[in-house]
Amino acid sequence: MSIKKKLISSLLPILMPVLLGGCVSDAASGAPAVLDTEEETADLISIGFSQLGAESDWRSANTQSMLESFTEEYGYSMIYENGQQKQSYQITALRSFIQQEVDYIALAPVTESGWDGVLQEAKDAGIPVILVDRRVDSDKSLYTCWLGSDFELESRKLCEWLDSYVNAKGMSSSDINIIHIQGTMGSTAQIGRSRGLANSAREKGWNILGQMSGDFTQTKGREVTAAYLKRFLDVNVVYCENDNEAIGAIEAIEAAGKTAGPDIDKGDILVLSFDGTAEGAKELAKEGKIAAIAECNPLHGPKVRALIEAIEAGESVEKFNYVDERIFSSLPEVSEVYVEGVLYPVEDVE
Ligand code: GYE
Repeated sequence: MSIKKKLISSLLPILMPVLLGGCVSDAASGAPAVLDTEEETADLISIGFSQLGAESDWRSANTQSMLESFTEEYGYSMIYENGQQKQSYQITALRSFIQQEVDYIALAPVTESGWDGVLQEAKDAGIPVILVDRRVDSDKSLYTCWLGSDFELESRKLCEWLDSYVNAKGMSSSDINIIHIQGTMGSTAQIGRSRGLANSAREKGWNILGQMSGDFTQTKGREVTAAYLKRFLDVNVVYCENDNEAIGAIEAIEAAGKTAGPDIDKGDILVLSFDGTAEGAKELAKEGKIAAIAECNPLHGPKVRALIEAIEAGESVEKFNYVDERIFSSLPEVSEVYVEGVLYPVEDVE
């Protein structure tokens, strides 16, 4: 039995009710005519997708994009596993994909370290691994390619926006007191967004009062912000590493009787965010409660499919593939930011 047929056969008990819906019985034996369907589905390319979790709106959009892009219509069968933010679950998922002899593995890794062993197993089995969103710190020979965002660039754009905004408000850098709500520690998004802020704060002379992980969730974003607001009375900026943390931070600011808003010269607390995916965050940005958002594009599915199509066609693909991203704000003070000689217009929140 071929690799793909083996996989399809293992899926047959699940697919059976669906297949039988439009199926007639084999006249001679009375058995359902599954074999024809098996032959047809045997041509599908099988992908095991290990998603890291469901912690944020960005993640849900990313999962949906992947599931929609690897359907039978496009010639694929996808096995999807949610790792629930636990690397051990993701490693188990990868091992089960290897055992099922899938054609490709797509891995969105929760953190960067600890993947060498299982990636070596995939390599030994001859299964190409495509990293999606976050990276791993393993040797580059252990995966085929990566597709995702430049997280430090996102951060630098947002920090340049803050610098220009502070100047436009006639304030001095030393007046800026930031609390920094980090993402999942050790994830590529956290590492890049934290590094960007640390470097900019040093260059510009901003004060970082405290930094702690909010794990990219609304609940932790709220809890961490609430704790910091009790400890520091002079906070005027909350730098959140994603939309959900920013929504939680604003809840904490308002619960503490303070105002999230753009007028930091008049006592507002200015909230910054990444993603621009959560509808709630976009609404808050339209109201100015989130002052600016560095976009992080979650729609990876079609791009990963294009990479696989290129590999299938025997073409070589780039090792690192970046998606284009913008910066959003509804405030009029800053219309563009420059980073490394590139101009990014500040766009209205969509
Ligand atoms: O920004 C955040 C999510 O890795 C880019 O993970 C991703 C980040 C995204 O939970 O919302």
